[in-house]
Amino acid sequence: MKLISTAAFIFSFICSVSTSSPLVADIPARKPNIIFILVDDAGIGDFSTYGCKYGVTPNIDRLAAEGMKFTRAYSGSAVCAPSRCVLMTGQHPGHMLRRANQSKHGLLALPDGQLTSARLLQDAGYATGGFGKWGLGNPGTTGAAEKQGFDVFFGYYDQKHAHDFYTDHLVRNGVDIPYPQSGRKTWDDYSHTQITDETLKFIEQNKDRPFFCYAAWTPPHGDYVIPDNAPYSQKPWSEEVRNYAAMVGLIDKDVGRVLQKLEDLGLDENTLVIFTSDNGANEEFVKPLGSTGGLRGSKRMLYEGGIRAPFIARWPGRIQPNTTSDLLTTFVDFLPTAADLAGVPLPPAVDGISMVPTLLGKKQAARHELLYFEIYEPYFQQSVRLADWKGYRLGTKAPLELYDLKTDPAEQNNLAAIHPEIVRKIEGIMTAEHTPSPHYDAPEQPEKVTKAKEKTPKAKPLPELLNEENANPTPNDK
Ligand SMILES: [Ca+2]
Repeated sequence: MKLISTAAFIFSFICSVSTSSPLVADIPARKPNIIFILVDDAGIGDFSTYGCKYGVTPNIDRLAAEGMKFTRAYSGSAVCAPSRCVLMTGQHPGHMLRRANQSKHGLLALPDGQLTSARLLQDAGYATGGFGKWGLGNPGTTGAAEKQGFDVFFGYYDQKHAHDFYTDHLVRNGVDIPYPQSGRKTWDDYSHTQITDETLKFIEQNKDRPFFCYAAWTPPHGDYVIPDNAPYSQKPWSEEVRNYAAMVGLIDKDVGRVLQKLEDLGLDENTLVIFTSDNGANEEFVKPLGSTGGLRGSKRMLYEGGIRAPFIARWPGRIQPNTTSDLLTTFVDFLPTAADLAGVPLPPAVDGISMVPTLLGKKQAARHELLYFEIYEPYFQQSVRLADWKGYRLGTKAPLELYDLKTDPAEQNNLAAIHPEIVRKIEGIMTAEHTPSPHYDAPEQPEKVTKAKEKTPKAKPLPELLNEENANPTPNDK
């Protein structure tokens, strides 16, 4: 993959990608700690601050009450590895290496010399630790986490391994660590227990220097198992659904433990905490729990339900509490934001923008005019968000579906026939942003026209997702 492509240049031109210098005057003398909590496969409808219908997540509510909640945030992609690749490289899915979990050439590991968010922060003097699921290179490959900017990575390197919460081993910096099992499937046997403990230990060990803590926690994905599925044990759902709901509750509890640790260590005001999810909820949880918030589609799809993400940022004393932002953002923005926070120049060949002005309540000059996605599983899809327009297609020469997300957030009314000029514009964007990859074939027409392309029932989006323009934006965020 070319790091600087024509498409990258066009994208940067169209998107007014930030070239401004870091907001040094706005950043405290000591570089702020960054805790990025990335949960796996949780939908925006799983969290009470976004209108969850089946339970409450009080600690994540607290993050929003003490920080800024984003209403138009997107993950990196609609499945795990590509989403994490966007987060780490700052490149969008039409430019980066890992555009599906698998490829024609098997698992693709990040190459030597890849710029990652972790490497950037490590080079800027941060202690860097990752805990949970990596997925961008197995031990021994160039993509292993400890070769991509992490001082320490503990958990799962391989995504399939990450399904196993009662595993007999986890991995630390590429080395297998036995994980003792009592056989009773207790909390001590449950891998997330130790992964959270290691997350907290890393924060404590590095309290006196800037640190980047990447809490890539695996619940509520993987095998849907948990030692105790209270308070949902009596709900009239399948056991998997009860367990999934309880796994969301576990995440919430552990977010609370992180906040308590920061308070105990006196780090609140020097730590940015970001909470988000790597892709939309699995289709299995859409109907019983409303996990995609009533948006169309689910995990693996580039309709909103597959990519719209919860995204909350808390930084006491810096981010105004209880604020909402409708800034269009995806994981592509994390690397430039990290550069800004660390006071280092924005590297070239990055597709994102720094969100720091928005976080600090200042004028956000650099904005995305569009967001681009492509994915190759379960079939090829492209989507573009252009202001309130959403374009979607299943082949590079397939008919474009066009939706107005302002009036139709559930993507029900295809307006392509009455807005041909918008269709042509979005088709041009898709052509420009899609850089061919040797590892994936992008078909001209839909690959599996005989197969139902979507099983997700259509529902009414949650009120929180309907009234974006009525949200409570920060003063300079319009
Ligand atoms: Ca995932």
